[in-house]
Amino acid sequence: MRFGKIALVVGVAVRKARATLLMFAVAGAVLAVAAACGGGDEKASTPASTQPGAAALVSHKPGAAHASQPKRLEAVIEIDLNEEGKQQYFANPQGEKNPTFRLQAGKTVGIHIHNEGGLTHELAIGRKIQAGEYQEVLTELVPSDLFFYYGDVKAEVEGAEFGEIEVDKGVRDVWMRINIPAELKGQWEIGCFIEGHYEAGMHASLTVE
Ligand SMILES: [Cu+2]
Repeated sequence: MRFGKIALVVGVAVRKARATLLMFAVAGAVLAVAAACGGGDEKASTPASTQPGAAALVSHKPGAAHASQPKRLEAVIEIDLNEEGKQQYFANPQGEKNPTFRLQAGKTVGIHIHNEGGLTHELAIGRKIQAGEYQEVLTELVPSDLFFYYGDVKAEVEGAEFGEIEVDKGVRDVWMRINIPAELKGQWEIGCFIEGHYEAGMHASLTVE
């Protein structure tokens, strides 16, 4: 049971691809079962550090080397979801709050999402904000692949179209692999729409160039 909670700490909010969400839920459940079973009879022969899930519990600094990441990436950007006092923000590995993030169109880019803060946060990418959400959502227009690593095991969702990713505190190994077509170049925004967070500053510019 010690790894059972891990499956619950990553939530993906999906507005369109409900079948995809179901697939993720199933994959997560399988992982949770595998992790829970993995620590059973063979625990004497398996060092704790190599058990599934062990690495997910180990803190690492934003931008630090990580053993697991999606294959076929041409570029990587790191986004930390965080807060300080009453301010909520996205940060780059240099610690800048709500900087302008940049993505190159036509390249397969990995977005490494990690929550180093003490609260649950969301990451949505869109523009034309109205009534607390984006009217144009980049991740609904462009399918992406999602990866969730738990130590040396992972869950992967291919071709997901989704509204936002919700990430609990302490979750550091969520990745999105996306290739944005040239016609979507321009100004976008990354925002967190958990109640009060956007208003508390949790939005940053994203330039697709
Ligand atoms: Cu937030």
